[in-house]
Amino acid sequence: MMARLSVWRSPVTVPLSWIGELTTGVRCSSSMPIVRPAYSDSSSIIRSFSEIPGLWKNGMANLYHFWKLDGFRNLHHIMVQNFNTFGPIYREKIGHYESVNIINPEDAAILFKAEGHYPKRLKVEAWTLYRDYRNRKYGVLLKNGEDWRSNRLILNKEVICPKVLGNFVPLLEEVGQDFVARVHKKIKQSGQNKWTTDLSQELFKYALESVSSVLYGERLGLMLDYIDPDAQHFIDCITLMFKTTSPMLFIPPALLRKIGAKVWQDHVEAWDGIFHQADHCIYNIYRELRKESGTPKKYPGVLASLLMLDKLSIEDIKASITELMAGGVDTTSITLLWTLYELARHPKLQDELRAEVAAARAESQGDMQEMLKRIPLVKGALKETLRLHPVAVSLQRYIAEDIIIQNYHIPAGTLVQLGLYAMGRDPKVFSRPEQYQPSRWLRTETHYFRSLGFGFGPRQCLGRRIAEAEMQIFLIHMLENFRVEKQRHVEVKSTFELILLPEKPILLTLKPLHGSR
Ligand code: HC9
Repeated sequence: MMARLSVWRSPVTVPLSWIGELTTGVRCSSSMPIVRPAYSDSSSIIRSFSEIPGLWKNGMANLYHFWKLDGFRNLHHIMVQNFNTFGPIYREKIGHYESVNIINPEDAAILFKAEGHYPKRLKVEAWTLYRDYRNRKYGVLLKNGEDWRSNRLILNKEVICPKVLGNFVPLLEEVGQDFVARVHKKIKQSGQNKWTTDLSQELFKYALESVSSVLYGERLGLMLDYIDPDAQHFIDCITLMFKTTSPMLFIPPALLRKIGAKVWQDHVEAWDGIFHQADHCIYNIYRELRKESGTPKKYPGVLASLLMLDKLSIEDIKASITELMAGGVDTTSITLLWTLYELARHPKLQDELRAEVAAARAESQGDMQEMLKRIPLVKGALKETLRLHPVAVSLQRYIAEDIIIQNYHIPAGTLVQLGLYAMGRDPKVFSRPEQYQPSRWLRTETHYFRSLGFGFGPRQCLGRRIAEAEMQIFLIHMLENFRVEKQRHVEVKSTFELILLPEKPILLTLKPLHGSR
């Protein structure tokens, strides 16, 4: 029994070859643990599933309570509170949403070791129901089982494998330069040698331009003054899609659809807008590809590469490309906004990062891919942002085998969630968690199952490498050109709209570093 509890102690960084192959050789496939209380030592008595503390007996009463606490927007705070009340493990049922929640990195290791061959996260029913309703295929985000695995293997090679990252960097660098030029122009227009604004709309456009240029090998032109209204509509639809998803985590969307609820109607409208724009982009590339013959001279983007590879059906490709495009806007832009907010609050740290970037620039003669290898503190800043302001409030898996966590037996098939937001702010996990300290990621202190902003293992975020490169390149360009400041010392909290967002607009001031141009 004890042998099962001693978890695999290798560092969290997964070799990319492993992601590429999805080998599960590192996991020990053990037989079911025997649940037998050990009376010799009271601390090791294995308690049953029904003994896990928490409120899980009356889903409807809990849903009412949750709604009273404005839980639809406060899920992250409620989770922190629950860990305070119940300890490092609790069971919960809200409406029809049942889970076991954990907070410790060591327990996260046990959870992910039990994810099995076909890791499965919470099924977001609103998203699958929309696809069923409109007769559209699931992409790799929503697929499960062998269908997921075979698609994911092919996509890994074109999207997350280090070999293709080199193709993305020049595309992303160009978008970064255009963003900087746009900010310089705005500063000039202001006539005050600075620009004070809520950057979120600009960052949405930066993120969409970036992910589109990687997916389609083409620019949408969102760094210009007049942008395609369809692209703006796409951006608005993503925000609406996320917002309308959260209530449907707790109330079955099929029910809401039957009674004609507004939230379901808005959700359908949002996805319709998203698919309309994605279909349009995909069709353009598809048409161009059929006109051209021979192999292209320059990198043609992820979509064209997948079409030429001819290993996935066109419908499968479309489904996953749409997910990547929709998943790559709010996630990266909000992470960048939080990072700028933290840099504005920490001017000395901002200077340190700027110095690191300047040294990296000098050492690599401006070769961006080389530069990306020389900016550990910038990378630490992004990790630190995702620790305090994670996009996802939790990571979850339906476990493939029985496990024992905190001495409780949890049967196979249970939905187990790691409270990522709560973990990032837990003083038992991170020393002085309230402080923004990118350097904590450089030190030798353990990072074991602590950096999980993009999830873990073969089911982790497929867009991870694109997002990381896009955000690093953005920060490099911003640090080289502007100082970021903020007005007053107001603390901005998060609100839950499926992803975590700033609860109110963040106003930042950008000042040019080197006089006016
Ligand atoms: C939300 O309790 C809270 O880029 C729920 C559990 C849960 C399940 C799935 C998670 C979701 C949470 C947060 C948002 C995630 C989603 C899975 C993918 C999505 C992490 C934690 C990313 C933001 C994707 C979205 C892609 C989509 C728009 C095509």
